[in-house]
Amino acid sequence: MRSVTKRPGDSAAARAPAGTIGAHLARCGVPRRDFLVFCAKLMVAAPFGLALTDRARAADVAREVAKARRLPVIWLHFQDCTGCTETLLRTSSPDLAELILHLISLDYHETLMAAAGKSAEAALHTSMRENAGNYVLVVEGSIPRKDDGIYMKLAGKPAVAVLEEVAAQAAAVIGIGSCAAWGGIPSADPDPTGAVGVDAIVKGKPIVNIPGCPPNPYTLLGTVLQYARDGTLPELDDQRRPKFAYDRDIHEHCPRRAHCDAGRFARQFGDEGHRQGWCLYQLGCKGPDTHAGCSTRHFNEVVDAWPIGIGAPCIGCTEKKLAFRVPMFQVIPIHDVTPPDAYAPIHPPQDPLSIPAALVAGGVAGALLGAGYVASRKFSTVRNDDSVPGDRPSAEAGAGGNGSKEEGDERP
Ligand code: FSX
Ligand code: SF4
Ligand code: F3S
Repeated sequence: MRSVTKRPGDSAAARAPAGTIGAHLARCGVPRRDFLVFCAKLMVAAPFGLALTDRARAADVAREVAKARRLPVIWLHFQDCTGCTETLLRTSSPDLAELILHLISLDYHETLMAAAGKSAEAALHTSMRENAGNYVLVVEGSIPRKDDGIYMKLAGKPAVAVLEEVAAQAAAVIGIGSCAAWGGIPSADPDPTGAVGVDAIVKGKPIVNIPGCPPNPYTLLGTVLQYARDGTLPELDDQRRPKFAYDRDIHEHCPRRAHCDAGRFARQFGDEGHRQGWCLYQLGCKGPDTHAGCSTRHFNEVVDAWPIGIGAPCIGCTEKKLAFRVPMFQVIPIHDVTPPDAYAPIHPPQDPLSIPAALVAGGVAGALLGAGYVASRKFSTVRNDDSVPGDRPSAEAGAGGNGSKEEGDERP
């Protein structure tokens, strides 16, 4: 076990009362630096809308978190791939993964606990008894409801009965991942098990949904830590998602947005537009209709570790109406984009193609020749296409110093 590096007067953790996160961190010798790094990341994940991070500095957030009690958490797995657990533990820094397990008291978690069989069941019931009315139940995976729930059993009981039993004593229930939020992958057509989310089964309890396949772990931690500190949950939207993490859509902060607005679309995987990092809308990107923070809060603390960051279109994994219902590469109609219609004029006359028009025209794309001059200029992907007036894709990208090679170009 590592020793604590103490600096006089800077350790809120060391001064924290027994039973709090601070006291636990001090007892376990968790370095303050790791704790501060975590708090800084929490601030990035929840820049506003979460009472905990409504502070100016990571040290202030650390002080608040240290005061919180270490919440007992029971984590149940149903029909899932364990990706939600993986995302919680696959931080880029092992110290951070270890720290996360110090912040909560994870009393029962099938895939992480050493116990199995009867001793695992005993651990579950001991925690339920000792923490009745005080623990948070985290559910990962969907619940099979068809045919009296016979498609999944734990300790001889249908999953739906286990959920009802454990939720009955919980203070609050969190559905982590899209499977637990509404059914996710297991609920995709033909849905043989009748997969549903937590809120279709559990009634009369505060329920928070944190969809995503997988979701961002900091959304879970921020929610749990706020609840641990003062017993409140963050403000939720109409699908019970914390607004601090789901209030904006991917498209609003997408790094490819400038390409979208300029009408530069990748049209095939591996084509020039794709290699140049252009907008993925024509490849089926659901970002304009998907509420999630992925475009600014990447996974595993690795820059660009998120679908669009690695060149894959967003499949809308946080949206019940999109994920595993609308085919991945199917282009969606655009209902709304921000800014709503067009940028304010700066030097009129402007380019006549409005932003929604650019997107919609991109969708039906090249086929809509009637879109005229602008559309034909923007949607041609044939290099040096002389039939296309104006800038060519390679020329447009070249303005930013792209990799296209012209004759005489010695670049590798
Ligand atoms: Fe997997 Fe979780 Fe997707 Fe589902 O995440 S990442 S299938 S949301 O329940 O384990
Ligand atoms: Fe980004 Fe997708 Fe929007 Fe294009 S359509 S800007 S890739 S979110
Ligand atoms: Fe999911 Fe789209 Fe983010 S697919 S992980 S919401 S970029």
